[in-house]
Amino acid sequence: MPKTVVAKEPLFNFLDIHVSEIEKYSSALQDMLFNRSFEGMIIRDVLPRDAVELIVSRLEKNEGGMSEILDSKFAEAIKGAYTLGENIVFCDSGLQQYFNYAAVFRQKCATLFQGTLDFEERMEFVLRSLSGGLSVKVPKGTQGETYIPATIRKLPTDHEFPIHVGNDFLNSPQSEHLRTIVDTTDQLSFFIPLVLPEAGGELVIYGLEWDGEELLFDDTNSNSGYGARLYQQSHQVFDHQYGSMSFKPGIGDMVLFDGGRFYHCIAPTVGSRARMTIGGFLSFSKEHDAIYYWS
Ligand SMILES: O=C(O)CCC(=O)C(=O)O
Ligand SMILES: [Fe+2]
Repeated sequence: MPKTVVAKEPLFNFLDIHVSEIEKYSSALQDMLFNRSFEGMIIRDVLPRDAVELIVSRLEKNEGGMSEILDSKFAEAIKGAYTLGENIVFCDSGLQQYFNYAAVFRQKCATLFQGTLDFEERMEFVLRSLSGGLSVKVPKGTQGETYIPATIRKLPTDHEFPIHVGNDFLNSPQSEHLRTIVDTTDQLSFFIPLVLPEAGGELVIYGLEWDGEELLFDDTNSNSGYGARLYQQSHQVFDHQYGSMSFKPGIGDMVLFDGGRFYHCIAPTVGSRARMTIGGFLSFSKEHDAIYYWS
């Protein structure tokens, strides 16, 4: 039996497994997205420690020139955080720069991981294992452009990802083409910590589902620039009203969770070390014969 993170009446069921046991969870993606038998999982050691150390040192030295595709629109939206590669949630609806950055990212990401393991191959292995052997793809645009498989996200000291929800994206102009190829019932979020701050930076998930209509806080108080609420402002109220659970995956562990349906945030980081993750989203294809992942 899988261990659950909190044994006593947890708000959410999260599996906590090691990557070496992944073959035992061959319907995990179906179970989270459609059967809703659990809400998330932590898969330990998806990226080995020494691989992460090498990748982080390369990023710090800007070896391979990832900074060429640093996206500051995201930085503005969430006050100081930034991504390498454009996150589709924040790009313009024409997707032109998004596709340009995506192609560069895939190349540079291969270089970044060189000598360790290939990031995309690792993603394919994990998602194929968790879906009973389906093929795993990064979507392609109508002209054959590539989507981005993941973005690298950096949260400096005292920064957060405000409270937000994922499925809202599936109604936005940027997702027009994705909507034609993925099952829009739900998307999962995934991320892997590469650097953790001294404290803070936990994933906090609230017991509140998006109702599929108005975003809860599309108002002038939202204060974060993209229809979300800042942690300091709203955590207590949300926790009190809906309950919450926090998760702190280690370096190299992958978190996969139902961030499509459930409001969630990354709590403010504390200490001098910036939090860094690599992550994105995933859904089934419309025909349920493949898994698509992107950021
Ligand atoms: O920590 C991250 O990379 C993003 C967390 C998040 O909001 C998500 O994965 O949906
Ligand atoms: Fe999210």
